[in-house]
Amino acid sequence: MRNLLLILVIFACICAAGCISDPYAEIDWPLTLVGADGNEKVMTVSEIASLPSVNGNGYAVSTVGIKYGPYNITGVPLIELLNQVGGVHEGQTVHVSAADGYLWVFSYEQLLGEDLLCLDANLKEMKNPATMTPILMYAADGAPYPYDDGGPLRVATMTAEPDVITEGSLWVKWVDRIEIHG
Ligand SMILES: Nc1nc2c(c(=O)[nH]1)N[C@H]1C(S)=C(S)[C@@H](COP(=O)(O)O)O[C@H]1N2
Ligand SMILES: [Mo]
Repeated sequence: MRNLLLILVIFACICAAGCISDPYAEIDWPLTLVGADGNEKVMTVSEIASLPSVNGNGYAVSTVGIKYGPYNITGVPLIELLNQVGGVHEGQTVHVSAADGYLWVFSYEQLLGEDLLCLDANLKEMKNPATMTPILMYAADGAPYPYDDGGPLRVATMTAEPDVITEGSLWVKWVDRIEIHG
């Protein structure tokens, strides 16, 4: 009897730990990835959060000059994520869209961190561009990215260096579909 109780307690602890360690398990937000061949793969936020992640600086400015950040952001590089549906190659484009109809198209070079605008603290274009990585962000400052800010999944331009400001229009909010074209 005592052993049974002990087993039950241990089991309950394992369950509780499992729930606490995955804050994404409850988020109902399917993301559809579409490969160049048209094949689709649907992923949950929890599955995305279990892929190898990167962490760095996130700081953006909107077209009207409002800055948001700096944040410490976590996510999966878009170029890595798209390996789930066959990968992206030179000459192809990546269409990222959201539930509200917003769409942003990235070139292959941009996914590698090239041809992206970066600004200094005075919003002047930087002469020596920072190291930039477009990611699918699911956490900011160590917590799941909130819906009101464009979560649970938002594109962000992550920079290795701090205090680099990137273009807000690329930071697609509420991402629910990513397609490879070409
Ligand atoms: N889904 C979605 N994402 C979006 C937009 C939008 O209208 N819909 N606007 C973009 C533009 S133009 C900017 S400047 C930023 C604004 O971010 P904010 O709403 O967090 O200030 O989000 C970008 N991402
Ligand atoms: Mo904008």
